[in-house]
Amino acid sequence: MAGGLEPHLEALRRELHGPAVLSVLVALIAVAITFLIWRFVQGRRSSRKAVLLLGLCDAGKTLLFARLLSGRYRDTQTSITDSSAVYRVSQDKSTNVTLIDLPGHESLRLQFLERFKAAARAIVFVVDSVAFQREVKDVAEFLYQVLVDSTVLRNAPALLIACNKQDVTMAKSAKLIQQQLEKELNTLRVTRSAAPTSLDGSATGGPAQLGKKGKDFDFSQLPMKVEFVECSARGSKGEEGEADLEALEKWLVKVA
Ligand SMILES: Nc1nc2c(ncn2[C@@H]2O[C@H](COP(=O)(O)OP(=O)(O)OP(=O)(O)O)[C@@H](O)[C@H]2O)c(=O)[nH]1
Ligand SMILES: [Mg+2]
Repeated sequence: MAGGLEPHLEALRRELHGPAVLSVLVALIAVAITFLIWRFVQGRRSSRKAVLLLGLCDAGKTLLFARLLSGRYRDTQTSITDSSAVYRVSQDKSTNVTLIDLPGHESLRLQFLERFKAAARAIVFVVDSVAFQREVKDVAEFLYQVLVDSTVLRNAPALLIACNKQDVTMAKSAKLIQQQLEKELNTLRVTRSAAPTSLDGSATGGPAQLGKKGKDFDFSQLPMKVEFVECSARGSKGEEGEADLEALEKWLVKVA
């Protein structure tokens, strides 16, 4: 019986040593490893449920937060701590995210970013489009700090720049805001990388490089998907009317 099998086994052994089988095996292993990595990355991504509302003081984060959750207008005061709530992206879908409104005050914003950044599935960076011209340097500075953060770079949460307060005639357009921010961030990365080991950067070996070296900065060079929308948390009809957040809500459906 064993003697009868021997020639077959020998043939099989020879087959297994052949280059064709070997390449099939290698391909199968490669597919399995890719699949495992993909599952791991997906798992990590779906465990991050937070959508952070970031931006300078007075940008409109808290009003936006209230409007998204209840639809209603409310008077706000400058935030000194975080507030969070579950947000259902649409009526018919059970998908939800945790919206987190963070304070924009200069002395608080980095410490709150530090606390919540690892949980961020997506970031809404709210800009006051009316005060933009005056605040452009500060806006770019904060955005820069967010974008060179190693956790943010690693997780690459989707980023939406929400150009708020579009109900005001003097509001700058999303296009202009994007161009000006790209210009400012370009300047910032040059001045930052030229600076000798900075106090904040020295511990981690310096902040990461923003965008591509040797090329003018633009948002497409970042590891995350960046979009710009115009919105108005107040709405064109004021406190009694509805907010204008359609583009923002559409984006939330996409990232949830
Ligand atoms: N005209 C207009 N005013 C807005 C809009 N969104 C917010 N505001 C007003 O801007 C002011 C600041 O809004 P908040 O939502 O408190 O701003 P914030 O970004 O939460 O500010 P901090 O909590 O200090 O970081 C309030 O008086 C809002 O009513 C908008 O779309 N249009
Ligand atoms: Mg607030």
